[in-house]
Amino acid sequence: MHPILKKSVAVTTILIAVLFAAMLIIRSNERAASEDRKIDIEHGEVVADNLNTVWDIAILPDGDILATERSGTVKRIGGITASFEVPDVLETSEGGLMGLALHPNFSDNREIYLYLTVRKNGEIKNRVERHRLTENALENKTIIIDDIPGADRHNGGRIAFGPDDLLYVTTGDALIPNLSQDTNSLAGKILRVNPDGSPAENNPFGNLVYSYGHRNPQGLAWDSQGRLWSVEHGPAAQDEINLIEAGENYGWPIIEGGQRRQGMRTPNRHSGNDTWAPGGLAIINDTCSLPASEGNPCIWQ
Ligand SMILES: [Ca+2]
Repeated sequence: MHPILKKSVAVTTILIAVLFAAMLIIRSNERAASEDRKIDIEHGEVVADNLNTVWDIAILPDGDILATERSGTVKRIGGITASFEVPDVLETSEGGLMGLALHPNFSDNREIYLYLTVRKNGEIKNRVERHRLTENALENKTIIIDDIPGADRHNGGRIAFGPDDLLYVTTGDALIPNLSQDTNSLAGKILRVNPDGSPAENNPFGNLVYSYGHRNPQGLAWDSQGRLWSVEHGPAAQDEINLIEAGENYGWPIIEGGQRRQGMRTPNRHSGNDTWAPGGLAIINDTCSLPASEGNPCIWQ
């Protein structure tokens, strides 16, 4: 199989694997669920199946799970079972409804954030929306970041609130690698915004961009020191894990993997000639864990 195609398949496999693993890990047994809605992570059990390419999950304060299906549905799983269609989603081979994040004050405002691919004026774009979650609906839709370049592949799509209560967003190069080096483009970046989508104070370029020179990052996580780490897909191998800092250039498409260049950051770790196809990142006890489709998950300290 062609390496790129192989990789695309691997990414899809990973996303499914992430969900499956999450489901196995997260589910409490039915008896426990009925008595106590808290999730029992000690005893894995499948909580939902027949889902369609789940891309991201979030745990609600009551223990229920929200999950995005890439085709355009937010599923609620647990004490309340519900399905919410998200309008305008365009599913492509690596695009569709992807990232999901809860507002840091979700318990009070019920706000959730979604990253999705759409077709706008005949072009593929990505955007971030904010919705209010009720038991029966997603309400008060607001587009907070619009016109992120998109394509059939390389749409990024991970969103997460940091310890600073700012929203971080990964975007892909939209198959136009040079956009990653343009700090005025939203493609191939990690963005940092306020919860309303405006640029965070002290962003390095005075716009939404926090770091640049990324190819297709899809993992975001913070360690115990509050440092941000990200993983991204290399072109066929050379997947990367990077320590992300404001204004830094992570090299794509000028350097990749372990290559070095003045003014550019070389990853803290890369996969060399292997492929991790890292569709996500978690940090637990300062150990990075990323789902890997080929072999065991790559875990190190
Ligand atoms: Ca790089």
